[in-house]
Amino acid sequence: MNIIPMFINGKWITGEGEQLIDVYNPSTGEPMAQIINARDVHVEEAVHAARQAFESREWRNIKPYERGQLLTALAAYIREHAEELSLLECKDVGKPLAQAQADIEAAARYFEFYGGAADKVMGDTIPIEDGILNAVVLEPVGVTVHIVPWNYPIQITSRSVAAAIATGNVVIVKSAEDTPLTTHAITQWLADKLPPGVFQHVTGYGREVGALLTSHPHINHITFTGSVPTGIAVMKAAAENVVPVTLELGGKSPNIVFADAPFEQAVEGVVRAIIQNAGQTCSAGARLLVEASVKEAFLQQLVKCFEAIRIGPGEADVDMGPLLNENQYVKIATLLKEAQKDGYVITGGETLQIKGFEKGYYVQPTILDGLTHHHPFAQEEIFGPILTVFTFETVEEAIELANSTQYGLVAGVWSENVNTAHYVASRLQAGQVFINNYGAAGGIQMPFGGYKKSGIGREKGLVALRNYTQMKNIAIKYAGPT
Ligand code: TXE
Repeated sequence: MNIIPMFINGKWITGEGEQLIDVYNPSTGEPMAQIINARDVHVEEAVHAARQAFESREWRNIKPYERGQLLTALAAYIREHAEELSLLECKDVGKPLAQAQADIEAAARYFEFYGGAADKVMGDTIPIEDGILNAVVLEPVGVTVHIVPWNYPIQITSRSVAAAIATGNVVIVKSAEDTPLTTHAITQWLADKLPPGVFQHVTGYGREVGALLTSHPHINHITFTGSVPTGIAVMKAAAENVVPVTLELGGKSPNIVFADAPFEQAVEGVVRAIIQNAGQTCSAGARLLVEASVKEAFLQQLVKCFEAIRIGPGEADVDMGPLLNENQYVKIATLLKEAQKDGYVITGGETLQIKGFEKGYYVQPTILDGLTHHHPFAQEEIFGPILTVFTFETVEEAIELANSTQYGLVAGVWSENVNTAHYVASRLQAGQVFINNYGAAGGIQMPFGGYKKSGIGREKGLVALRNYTQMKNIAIKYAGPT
């Protein structure tokens, strides 16, 4: 089977004599590749090489605009190879081809966006007094570690790696156990274009290799996307070395539909927000809060759309692919059984066997109604195509319900009344609010991150460049003619 090598200190580490981990195709449920479970010596070498590279003249002599050119060249490469990269992402995550194609384009946009920004990251001057020039300089932080999850591997790798390289840092990426393929493809392109140690790709179990990397005393920043418990573990490890973290920890995002919502648009938006990537999206619209007077009509349309969703292997370019792996499948299947037993399911609720793909991890898109908002299904991130429904009578009730979980990543508001929409947006505890849309087509340029337990810091947009710079104040005293 195809072994995905790691890239450490400018060398490919192949799997000979190493512990290997199988990587499955979620659409078929069959193993398709293997990764190496890196050992502590690999992590040591990677961090050491990164530190040396960061301090080397070779890396420092590369001008900001040249780093930018490299990133935009990578964007061009990604676009030229969009077809094969989409297929890789589709095989690795199981997502429908069109969604994988959108992810590849988003990855190209990240490299293009931050490539263009590389020579525009500027400091400042502050007036102090005559005879002093006070400069505020932005410097790279150093060795940055990027722990990437499996739901949007190429997008999440690209968004933080591009910002870190643009600002002159060196990068160690640990891809998720299940999804190494597109990160490996980017690594192959970067391999001979950067000094050894500037970009490295390490693989293996998160609780072993991820933990070794994030607790290493010689790293300078961690960017992590994943679950709340692992985010807390990463933050604790970082605290031991006083290392800053950027955490994106998912959500339980609401779509709030008022009686005066643009109906068709809202139905389409609510469906897409929960079935994209089979609900395995941090910003999935997992809770529908609908004004009581239109609940029945809205649900009728919604159920129709859910029942029309085409499910199958990602490569068949259906509307919804399988779940990622057996863990996710068992978790969702158990939850569906419980929801069936308690009478919450109004459509869906079953696991599926697709002919020819019997070992794939398929489930029906499902709507649950009748839960109290304290129910764990309404509070916890499910990470599957399962929408929970609640009603409200007043604007204040809608806001209270929307804010009633530990998360605060994204929210959707659907109303034609500009006063209602803006008022609600101003009261929502969420890092991004979308009015009469959900997601604004990806929004590379928009700051993204969470309130409450959805995380710390912001990614995307120009603001993310600040994650990878540190500020130095230099005060220069000068004397004029005496
Ligand atoms: O997440 P983990 P898992 C949520 C989602 C999902 C649940 C479990 O609800 O059902 O998390 O998924 C690495 N130190 N999200 O188990 O453990 C791991 O190798 C350092 C939300 O996959 O958070 C992987 O690369 N790293 C989400 C990454 O962390 C560690 C995306 C995420 O794994 C580590 C994914 C450790 N101790 C899951 N342990 C989102 N926000 O989009 C694991 N890892």
